[in-house]
Amino acid sequence: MCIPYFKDIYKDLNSRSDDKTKGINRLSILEYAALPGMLGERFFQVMDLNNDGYVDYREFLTGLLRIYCSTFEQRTKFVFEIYDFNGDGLVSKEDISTILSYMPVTKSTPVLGEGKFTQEGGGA
Ligand SMILES: [Ca+2]
Ligand SMILES: [Ca+2]
Repeated sequence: MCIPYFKDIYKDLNSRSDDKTKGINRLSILEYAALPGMLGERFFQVMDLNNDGYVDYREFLTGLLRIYCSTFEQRTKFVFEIYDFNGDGLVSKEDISTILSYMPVTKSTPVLGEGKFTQEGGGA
């Protein structure tokens, strides 16, 4: 299904890596993901399963399959891992504020006050 397409993306990104035998380097992943601030960094860390600073073919495929060819639940888990900054299995207030504190402030994303959920609270 989507694997041949992922293979092409991998080849392209890997060709820019400073160590092609290890895989795609951090910078190329950040450019590819184009996520704001800390989210790009977290995306890389979640993709780099063995934490060697590179995303090899297996890691890349695993990551993309989790995003594009997975159930809603698997996708949710992926996003959860990105937000679980300290990897303790919980997304705490600290995790969120750490990520938000590294968000670049742009004029295109105005914050128009709190949403319904935070105003009324999320229950127990
Ligand atoms: Ca790796
Ligand atoms: Ca956490």
